[in-house]
Order: sequence, then C-alpha cells, then structure tokens
Amino acid sequence: LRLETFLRRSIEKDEIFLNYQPQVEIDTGRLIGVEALVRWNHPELGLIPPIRFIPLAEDTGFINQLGKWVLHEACRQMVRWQQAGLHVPKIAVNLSAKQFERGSIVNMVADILSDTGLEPQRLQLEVTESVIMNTGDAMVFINDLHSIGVALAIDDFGTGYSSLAYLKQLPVQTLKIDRSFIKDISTDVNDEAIAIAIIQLGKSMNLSVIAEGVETDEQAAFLLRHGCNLAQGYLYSRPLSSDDMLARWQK
Ligand code: G
Ligand code: G
Ligand code: MN
Ligand code: NA
Repeated sequence: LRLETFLRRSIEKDEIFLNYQPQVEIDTGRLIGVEALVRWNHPELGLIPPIRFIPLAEDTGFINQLGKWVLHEACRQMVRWQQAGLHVPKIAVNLSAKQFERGSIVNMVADILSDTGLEPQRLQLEVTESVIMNTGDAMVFINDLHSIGVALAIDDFGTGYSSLAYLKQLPVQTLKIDRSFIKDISTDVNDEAIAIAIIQLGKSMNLSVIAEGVETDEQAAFLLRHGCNLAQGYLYSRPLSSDDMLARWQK
C-alpha cells in the first residue's frame, strides 16, 4: 500500500525516467533503433525494477498515466537527440493490456506525435501476444494505430500463445524473439529449433525479426547464419541514459 502511494506521486516528483537500449544490425553494428525502458528511482527505496512496479501500476490503474508519460517522454527524447545531432531511426515503447482498455489509446498516441513532432513511422509500439489475444477489440486498436502510421512489434514472441491466423491479419511489422530462446541457442536443440522457426515464420510473412537478450558473439553468429540480422542485448549495449546514448552514438 505504501509503495502504491509512492508510485502515484512518482511522476510529479520526477522520480520516473527512461533508459534506452540500442537495437542494432548484427553484421554492420549500425544503430537501427532503441527500446525505451521505464525506471523508478525512489529517494528512500532506491531504484525499483519495472517487474515490481509495472504490475502494481496495472492493478491500480496508474498505468494509464505512467504509460502516457513514457510515450510522451520517449517521443520528446527522439526529437532532442535529433536536435543534438543524433539520428535514432526509431523508438520502441512497451504497452500494457490495461492501456487498451481505456479505448482512447489511438487519440493519445496521435496527440503525442503531433505535440512532439515525431514522425509516426519512427514510433514502434510493442505488445505481447497475450495483450493481442486477451484484449477485446485489440484488432480494432491495432488497425487504428496502423492507420495513423505507427509501427507495431510483438514482444516476447513465442512465450505466449498467439493464433497464427490472427497474426496474419494484423498490420504488425516486427517479431521480437524472446530472450529465453536466445539464452541457450547454441546448446539447446529445442531453443535452436524455436528460434529458427520464428525467423522462418517472420521471413515468410514478410516481417522483421529481432532477437532479444543477445549476450555473446556465438549467439549473434548463430542468428546471422539463420537469417536474423537484428539484435538487442548486452553484447551490444545495456539500456543507457539519454546522455549516454548521445555520448556513445553521436556521429
Ligand atoms: O527493463 P527491464 O529493464 O527490467 O524491463 C523489465 C520489463 O518491464 C520488460 O518486460 C519490459 O517490457 C517492461 N517494461 C519496461 N518499460 C516499460 C514501460 O514503459 N511500459 C510497460 N508496460 N512495460 C515496461
Ligand atoms: O520484456 P522486454 O523485452 O520488454 O524487456 C526487456 C528486458 O530485458 C529489460 O529488462 C532489459 O533490461 C532486459 N535485457 C536487455 N538485454 C538483455 C540481455 O542481453 N540479457 C538479459 N538477461 N536481459 C536483457
Ligand atoms: Mn519490450
Ligand atoms: Na521481451
């Protein structure tokens, strides 16, 4: 309960901020985008991980305010980097199922894009399979988001249950291979088979496939060998502050 009280005031107290994890092309090392990851630094409790406060925010409804703040900040940051001479091709922002229940998600996204001036194609929204399958009207929201030009990615792909028939009808551009499949990719034959299957599925449906949680050269080489040239993970970079992004990637 105390945590909930603190969380409700976290935005106005400036305790919430974003980190950005680079997404790269494996063969060239080129920056293709970043994923925005929310952080909460409480003055007494310290840094609280999102796995602790996102579920709380979802249960209390605070996720709507938080999600809006995150989206706004992410888009603003893209413009700030641009002004500082750093071109980040796109930014991925995670959405919770609860944010779809509000109905007006499309208006919110459109307002934020027009307020910040970020081009819609440079924003990619990440939703999990369960968000898509368990949200009534998810199809409608996703089509609406697509119609205003934002890109969509399916996060943690392979860990949920999604209907491929459903997937085929959705205007999604990207599948993110969950990091649990990448971890033992070169030693576990099942993980290897799953990763290859996702890469093939993506190819045949004309989707980009990005691997998450890439930590070793061996994993990267495996992915490249099997036709996946996009990755995110500690091998390339941990999530960075906006300043560290500039320091590391500017020109
Ligand atoms: O960031 P890691 O750095 O610890 O993130 C842990 C989890 O929190 C991930 O599953 C990620 O999708 C989720 N997460 C991070 N930032 C956000 C956010 O802004 N909104 C939502 N809904 N989830 C987020
Ligand atoms: O579920 P989602 O994919 O949105 O969350 C991304 C999470 O994965 C964040 O917690 C982020 O810090 C973490 N992460 C990013 N790269 C790596 C990695 O290479 N290894 C591990 N173990 N975690 C990672
Ligand atoms: Mn994600
Ligand atoms: Na993930």
